[in-house]
Amino acid sequence: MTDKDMNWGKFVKVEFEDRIAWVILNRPEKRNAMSPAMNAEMLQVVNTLATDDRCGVLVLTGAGDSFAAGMDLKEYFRETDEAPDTTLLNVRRIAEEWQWRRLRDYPKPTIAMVNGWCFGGAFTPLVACDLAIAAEEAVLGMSEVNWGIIPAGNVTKAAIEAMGYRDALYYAMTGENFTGKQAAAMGLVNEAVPLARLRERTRELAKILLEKNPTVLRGIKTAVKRCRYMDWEVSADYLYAKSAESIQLGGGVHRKQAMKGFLDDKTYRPGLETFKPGEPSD
Ligand code: ACO
Ligand code: V55
Repeated sequence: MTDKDMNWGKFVKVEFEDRIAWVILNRPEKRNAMSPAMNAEMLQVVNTLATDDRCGVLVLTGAGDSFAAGMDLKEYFRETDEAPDTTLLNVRRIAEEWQWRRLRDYPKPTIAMVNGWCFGGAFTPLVACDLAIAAEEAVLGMSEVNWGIIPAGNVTKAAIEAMGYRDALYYAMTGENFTGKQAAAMGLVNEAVPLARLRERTRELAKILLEKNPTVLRGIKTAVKRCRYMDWEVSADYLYAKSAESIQLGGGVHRKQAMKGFLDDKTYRPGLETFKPGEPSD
Protein backbone atom coordinates (compact mmCIF):
# COMPACT_ATOMS: atom_id res chain seq x y z
CA MET A 1 0.00 0.00 0.00
CA THR A 2 1.40 3.40 -0.96
CA ASP A 3 0.64 6.72 0.75
CA LYS A 4 -1.75 7.49 -2.10
CA ASP A 5 -3.92 4.53 -1.13
CA MET A 6 -6.89 5.06 1.07
CA ASN A 7 -8.53 3.34 3.93
CA TRP A 8 -12.14 4.42 3.87
CA GLY A 9 -12.93 2.92 7.16
CA LYS A 10 -12.76 -0.63 8.33
CA PHE A 11 -14.22 -2.64 5.50
CA VAL A 12 -13.15 -1.14 2.18
CA LYS A 13 -9.68 -0.51 0.79
CA VAL A 14 -8.85 1.54 -2.30
CA GLU A 15 -5.54 1.21 -4.10
CA PHE A 16 -4.62 3.64 -6.86
CA GLU A 17 -2.38 2.35 -9.63
CA ASP A 18 -1.88 4.77 -12.51
CA ARG A 19 -5.51 5.78 -13.05
CA ILE A 20 -6.98 2.45 -11.98
CA ALA A 21 -8.81 2.53 -8.65
CA TRP A 22 -8.87 -0.97 -7.16
CA VAL A 23 -11.84 -0.95 -4.80
CA ILE A 24 -11.48 -3.92 -2.49
CA LEU A 25 -14.24 -5.26 -0.26
CA ASN A 26 -12.04 -5.89 2.72
CA ARG A 27 -13.51 -8.16 5.31
CA PRO A 28 -11.85 -11.43 4.34
CA GLU A 29 -12.43 -13.12 7.71
CA LYS A 30 -16.18 -12.90 6.93
CA ARG A 31 -15.65 -13.68 3.24
CA ASN A 32 -16.43 -10.00 2.48
CA ALA A 33 -20.07 -10.43 3.46
CA MET A 34 -21.74 -7.07 2.97
CA SER A 35 -22.82 -5.59 6.30
CA PRO A 36 -24.60 -2.25 6.78
CA ALA A 37 -21.26 -0.72 7.91
CA MET A 38 -19.49 -1.96 4.77
CA ASN A 39 -22.32 -0.69 2.59
CA ALA A 40 -22.10 2.77 4.16
CA GLU A 41 -18.37 2.87 3.41
CA MET A 42 -18.90 1.63 -0.14
CA LEU A 43 -21.42 4.37 -0.81
CA GLN A 44 -18.80 6.93 0.27
CA VAL A 45 -16.14 5.32 -1.91
CA VAL A 46 -18.32 5.15 -5.00
CA ASN A 47 -19.46 8.76 -4.53
CA THR A 48 -15.96 10.07 -3.93
CA LEU A 49 -14.26 8.25 -6.81
CA ALA A 50 -16.91 9.46 -9.28
CA THR A 51 -15.24 12.89 -9.25
CA ASP A 52 -11.70 11.91 -8.21
CA ASP A 53 -9.16 12.19 -11.05
CA ARG A 54 -7.09 9.36 -9.62
CA CYS A 55 -9.91 7.07 -10.73
CA GLY A 56 -10.13 6.66 -14.52
CA VAL A 57 -11.45 3.10 -14.25
CA LEU A 58 -13.01 1.54 -11.15
CA VAL A 59 -12.27 -2.13 -10.49
CA LEU A 60 -14.45 -3.81 -7.88
CA THR A 61 -13.02 -6.89 -6.19
CA GLY A 62 -12.63 -8.61 -2.85
CA ALA A 63 -9.82 -9.31 -0.40
CA GLY A 64 -8.62 -12.86 0.14
CA ASP A 65 -10.40 -15.80 -1.46
CA SER A 66 -13.79 -14.08 -1.90
CA PHE A 67 -15.40 -11.52 -4.12
CA ALA A 68 -18.27 -11.33 -1.64
CA ALA A 69 -20.24 -14.07 0.13
CA GLY A 70 -23.46 -12.07 -0.33
CA MET A 71 -25.20 -9.94 2.25
CA ASP A 72 -24.17 -10.35 5.87
CA LEU A 73 -26.73 -12.82 7.16
CA LYS A 74 -26.24 -11.69 10.75
CA GLU A 75 -25.84 -7.93 10.53
CA TYR A 76 -27.81 -7.15 7.36
CA PHE A 77 -30.64 -9.63 7.88
CA ARG A 78 -31.07 -11.13 11.34
CA GLU A 79 -30.13 -8.05 13.34
CA THR A 80 -32.53 -5.87 11.37
CA ASP A 81 -35.43 -8.35 11.45
CA GLU A 82 -36.89 -6.72 14.53
CA ALA A 83 -35.89 -3.16 13.61
CA PRO A 84 -38.55 -0.55 12.82
CA ASP A 85 -39.47 -0.59 9.14
CA THR A 86 -37.95 2.86 8.66
CA THR A 87 -34.58 1.54 9.89
CA LEU A 88 -34.87 -1.47 7.63
CA LEU A 89 -35.71 0.70 4.64
CA ASN A 90 -32.71 2.90 5.35
CA VAL A 91 -30.36 -0.07 5.61
CA ARG A 92 -31.65 -1.35 2.28
CA ARG A 93 -31.52 2.05 0.67
CA ILE A 94 -27.83 2.47 1.48
CA ALA A 95 -27.04 -0.98 0.07
CA GLU A 96 -28.92 -0.49 -3.18
CA GLU A 97 -27.58 3.02 -3.61
CA TRP A 98 -24.02 1.76 -4.20
CA GLN A 99 -24.76 -1.78 -5.37
CA TRP A 100 -26.75 -0.75 -8.40
CA ARG A 101 -28.27 2.72 -8.53
CA ARG A 102 -24.96 4.63 -8.59
CA LEU A 103 -22.80 1.88 -10.03
CA ARG A 104 -25.05 1.17 -13.00
CA ASP A 105 -24.92 4.82 -14.03
CA TYR A 106 -21.32 5.39 -13.04
CA PRO A 107 -19.64 8.18 -15.00
CA LYS A 108 -16.47 6.10 -15.42
CA PRO A 109 -15.90 2.60 -16.77
CA THR A 110 -16.25 -0.14 -14.16
CA ILE A 111 -14.95 -3.70 -14.09
CA ALA A 112 -15.94 -6.40 -11.61
CA MET A 113 -13.01 -8.72 -10.94
CA VAL A 114 -14.50 -11.90 -9.48
CA ASN A 115 -11.61 -13.39 -7.57
CA GLY A 116 -13.50 -16.04 -5.61
CA TRP A 117 -16.74 -16.75 -3.72
CA CYS A 118 -19.60 -14.73 -5.15
CA PHE A 119 -23.02 -15.42 -3.65
CA GLY A 120 -26.49 -13.94 -3.58
CA GLY A 121 -26.36 -10.21 -2.98
CA ALA A 122 -22.94 -10.00 -4.66
CA PHE A 123 -24.63 -10.59 -8.04
CA THR A 124 -26.08 -7.08 -7.87
CA PRO A 125 -22.82 -5.07 -7.92
CA LEU A 126 -21.29 -7.72 -10.21
CA VAL A 127 -23.90 -7.05 -12.87
CA ALA A 128 -24.04 -3.30 -12.17
CA CYS A 129 -20.41 -3.03 -13.31
CA ASP A 130 -19.99 -2.50 -17.06
CA LEU A 131 -17.61 -5.40 -17.58
CA ALA A 132 -16.65 -8.44 -15.56
CA ILE A 133 -13.73 -10.84 -15.50
CA ALA A 134 -13.74 -13.90 -13.29
CA ALA A 135 -11.15 -16.36 -12.13
CA GLU A 136 -11.96 -19.70 -13.76
CA GLU A 137 -11.80 -21.20 -10.28
CA ALA A 138 -14.24 -18.72 -8.70
CA VAL A 139 -17.47 -20.20 -7.34
CA LEU A 140 -20.73 -18.32 -7.81
CA GLY A 141 -24.27 -19.05 -6.77
CA MET A 142 -27.68 -17.64 -6.04
CA SER A 143 -27.91 -19.40 -2.70
CA GLU A 144 -31.03 -17.53 -1.55
CA VAL A 145 -33.28 -20.53 -2.10
CA ASN A 146 -31.12 -22.40 0.42
CA TRP A 147 -31.86 -19.66 2.96
CA GLY A 148 -35.56 -19.81 2.26
CA ILE A 149 -35.64 -16.41 0.63
CA ILE A 150 -36.34 -14.97 -2.82
CA PRO A 151 -33.30 -13.28 -4.38
CA ALA A 152 -34.16 -9.65 -3.67
CA GLY A 153 -31.96 -6.57 -3.45
CA ASN A 154 -32.31 -6.71 -7.21
CA VAL A 155 -30.37 -9.97 -7.45
CA THR A 156 -33.12 -11.50 -9.60
CA LYS A 157 -33.15 -8.43 -11.84
CA ALA A 158 -29.35 -8.54 -12.12
CA ALA A 159 -29.45 -12.23 -13.01
CA ILE A 160 -31.99 -11.88 -15.79
CA GLU A 161 -30.17 -8.82 -17.10
CA ALA A 162 -26.92 -10.72 -17.64
CA MET A 163 -27.91 -14.38 -17.91
CA GLY A 164 -30.17 -16.16 -20.34
CA TYR A 165 -33.75 -16.89 -19.30
CA ARG A 166 -33.19 -20.61 -18.71
CA ASP A 167 -29.92 -20.13 -16.81
CA ALA A 168 -31.42 -17.38 -14.63
CA LEU A 169 -34.35 -19.63 -13.71
CA TYR A 170 -32.18 -22.73 -13.31
CA TYR A 171 -29.64 -21.18 -10.96
CA ALA A 172 -32.17 -19.09 -9.03
CA MET A 173 -34.44 -22.12 -8.51
CA THR A 174 -31.80 -24.76 -7.75
CA GLY A 175 -29.31 -22.55 -5.90
CA GLU A 176 -26.65 -24.69 -7.58
CA ASN A 177 -23.14 -23.26 -7.67
CA PHE A 178 -21.20 -22.67 -10.89
CA THR A 179 -17.63 -21.71 -11.70
CA GLY A 180 -16.15 -18.55 -13.18
CA LYS A 181 -15.53 -20.58 -16.32
CA GLN A 182 -19.22 -21.45 -16.56
CA ALA A 183 -20.15 -17.83 -15.81
CA ALA A 184 -18.15 -16.79 -18.87
CA ALA A 185 -19.84 -19.42 -21.04
CA MET A 186 -23.23 -18.08 -19.86
CA GLY A 187 -22.29 -14.47 -20.52
CA LEU A 188 -22.61 -13.43 -16.88
CA VAL A 189 -18.98 -12.25 -17.10
CA ASN A 190 -17.05 -11.25 -20.21
CA GLU A 191 -14.33 -13.84 -19.72
CA ALA A 192 -12.67 -16.12 -17.24
CA VAL A 193 -8.93 -16.55 -16.81
CA PRO A 194 -6.90 -18.63 -14.38
CA LEU A 195 -6.77 -16.95 -10.97
CA ALA A 196 -3.01 -16.47 -11.36
CA ARG A 197 -3.65 -14.25 -14.39
CA LEU A 198 -6.75 -12.45 -13.13
CA ARG A 199 -5.16 -9.24 -11.90
CA GLU A 200 -2.90 -8.95 -14.94
CA ARG A 201 -5.77 -9.44 -17.39
CA THR A 202 -7.97 -6.97 -15.50
CA ARG A 203 -5.17 -4.39 -15.52
CA GLU A 204 -4.74 -4.94 -19.28
CA LEU A 205 -8.46 -4.34 -19.90
CA ALA A 206 -8.47 -1.25 -17.64
CA LYS A 207 -5.55 0.17 -19.61
CA ILE A 208 -7.40 -0.29 -22.90
CA LEU A 209 -10.29 1.72 -21.45
CA LEU A 210 -7.95 4.38 -20.05
CA GLU A 211 -6.67 5.06 -23.57
CA LYS A 212 -10.15 5.89 -24.83
CA ASN A 213 -11.80 9.28 -24.75
CA PRO A 214 -13.55 9.31 -21.33
CA THR A 215 -16.37 11.60 -22.42
CA VAL A 216 -17.21 9.38 -25.35
CA LEU A 217 -16.91 6.25 -23.24
CA ARG A 218 -19.41 7.67 -20.74
CA GLY A 219 -21.86 8.34 -23.57
CA ILE A 220 -21.38 4.87 -25.03
CA LYS A 221 -21.99 2.92 -21.83
CA THR A 222 -25.02 5.00 -20.95
CA ALA A 223 -26.38 4.51 -24.46
CA VAL A 224 -26.04 0.72 -24.22
CA LYS A 225 -27.86 0.63 -20.88
CA ARG A 226 -30.65 2.95 -22.00
CA CYS A 227 -31.27 1.54 -25.49
CA ARG A 228 -31.74 -1.92 -24.06
CA TYR A 229 -35.22 -0.96 -22.84
CA MET A 230 -36.30 1.27 -25.73
CA ASP A 231 -38.04 0.52 -28.98
CA TRP A 232 -36.19 1.20 -32.25
CA GLU A 233 -37.85 4.55 -32.98
CA VAL A 234 -37.17 6.01 -29.53
CA SER A 235 -33.68 4.54 -29.52
CA ALA A 236 -32.79 6.12 -32.86
CA ASP A 237 -33.89 9.55 -31.64
CA TYR A 238 -32.17 9.10 -28.28
CA LEU A 239 -28.89 8.12 -29.92
CA TYR A 240 -28.90 11.15 -32.23
CA ALA A 241 -29.49 13.38 -29.22
CA LYS A 242 -26.88 11.57 -27.13
CA SER A 243 -24.38 11.81 -29.96
CA ALA A 244 -24.92 15.57 -30.25
CA GLU A 245 -24.53 15.88 -26.48
CA SER A 246 -21.27 13.94 -26.55
CA ILE A 247 -19.84 16.11 -29.33
CA GLN A 248 -20.79 19.20 -27.36
CA LEU A 249 -19.26 17.82 -24.17
CA GLY A 250 -15.84 17.51 -25.79
CA GLY A 251 -16.01 14.47 -28.05
CA GLY A 252 -16.12 16.85 -31.02
CA VAL A 253 -12.42 17.69 -30.88
CA HIS A 254 -11.49 14.04 -31.04
CA ARG A 255 -13.88 13.50 -33.94
CA LYS A 256 -12.41 16.40 -35.89
CA GLN A 257 -8.85 15.29 -35.27
CA ALA A 258 -9.61 11.73 -36.27
CA MET A 259 -11.30 12.87 -39.51
CA LYS A 260 -8.37 15.11 -40.40
CA GLY A 261 -5.82 12.42 -39.56
CA PHE A 262 -7.60 9.84 -41.68
CA LEU A 263 -9.02 11.84 -44.60
CA ASP A 264 -6.34 14.55 -45.06
CA ASP A 265 -3.07 13.67 -43.37
CA LYS A 266 -3.33 9.88 -43.82
CA THR A 267 -1.66 9.46 -40.42
CA TYR A 268 -4.48 7.80 -38.52
CA ARG A 269 -6.64 4.73 -39.13
CA PRO A 270 -9.25 4.51 -36.36
CA GLY A 271 -10.15 1.00 -37.49
CA LEU A 272 -6.65 -0.11 -36.59
CA GLU A 273 -5.58 2.10 -33.69
CA THR A 274 -6.98 3.88 -30.70
CA PHE A 275 -7.24 7.61 -30.16
CA LYS A 276 -4.33 9.21 -28.33
CA PRO A 277 -5.28 12.61 -26.94
CA GLY A 278 -3.63 15.34 -28.99
CA GLU A 279 -2.98 13.01 -31.94
CA PRO A 280 -3.16 13.41 -34.79
CA SER A 281 -2.34 17.08 -34.49
CA ASP A 282 -4.23 19.70 -36.42
N1 ACO B 1 -22.99 -13.48 6.22
C1 ACO B 1 -22.42 -13.46 7.43
N2 ACO B 1 -21.30 -14.13 7.72
C2 ACO B 1 -20.72 -14.83 6.73
C3 ACO B 1 -21.25 -14.88 5.43
C4 ACO B 1 -22.46 -14.17 5.19
N3 ACO B 1 -23.02 -14.13 3.98
N4 ACO B 1 -20.46 -15.66 4.68
C5 ACO B 1 -19.46 -16.07 5.46
N5 ACO B 1 -19.60 -15.58 6.71
C6 ACO B 1 -18.75 -15.77 7.89
C7 ACO B 1 -18.98 -17.09 8.58
O1 ACO B 1 -20.09 -17.01 9.44
C8 ACO B 1 -17.66 -17.26 9.30
O2 ACO B 1 -17.68 -16.44 10.43
P1 ACO B 1 -16.91 -16.91 11.82
O3 ACO B 1 -15.49 -17.11 11.41
O4 ACO B 1 -17.12 -15.75 12.73
O5 ACO B 1 -17.58 -18.17 12.23
C9 ACO B 1 -16.65 -16.68 8.34
O6 ACO B 1 -17.41 -15.82 7.47
C10 ACO B 1 -15.97 -17.71 7.48
O7 ACO B 1 -16.96 -18.51 6.88
P2 ACO B 1 -16.78 -20.08 6.62
O8 ACO B 1 -18.09 -20.61 6.24
O9 ACO B 1 -16.07 -20.69 7.78
O10 ACO B 1 -15.75 -20.01 5.37
P3 ACO B 1 -15.50 -21.11 4.24
O11 ACO B 1 -14.28 -20.63 3.51
O12 ACO B 1 -15.50 -22.48 4.81
O13 ACO B 1 -16.76 -21.01 3.26
C11 ACO B 1 -18.42 -19.83 2.01
C12 ACO B 1 -16.96 -19.88 2.49
C13 ACO B 1 -18.72 -20.99 1.06
C14 ACO B 1 -18.57 -18.50 1.27
C15 ACO B 1 -19.37 -19.92 3.23
O14 ACO B 1 -18.97 -18.97 4.21
C16 ACO B 1 -20.82 -19.64 2.90
O15 ACO B 1 -21.52 -20.51 2.47
N6 ACO B 1 -21.28 -18.37 3.11
C17 ACO B 1 -22.64 -17.99 2.86
C18 ACO B 1 -22.87 -17.75 1.37
C19 ACO B 1 -24.30 -17.26 1.17
O16 ACO B 1 -25.19 -18.04 1.02
N7 ACO B 1 -24.46 -15.93 1.23
C20 ACO B 1 -25.74 -15.29 1.32
C21 ACO B 1 -26.47 -15.29 0.05
S1 ACO B 1 -28.09 -14.67 0.24
C22 ACO B 1 -27.91 -13.02 0.07
O17 ACO B 1 -26.85 -12.47 -0.11
C23 ACO B 1 -29.13 -12.20 0.04
C1 V55 C 1 -30.76 -9.81 -1.11
C2 V55 C 1 -29.82 -8.90 -1.43
C3 V55 C 1 -30.00 -7.61 -1.02
C4 V55 C 1 -31.12 -7.25 -0.26
C5 V55 C 1 -32.05 -8.19 0.06
O1 V55 C 1 -31.38 -11.92 -1.82
C6 V55 C 1 -31.86 -9.49 -0.38
C7 V55 C 1 -30.49 -11.16 -1.58
C8 V55 C 1 -28.28 -6.94 -2.48
O2 V55 C 1 -29.11 -6.65 -1.37
O3 V55 C 1 -31.24 -5.97 0.12
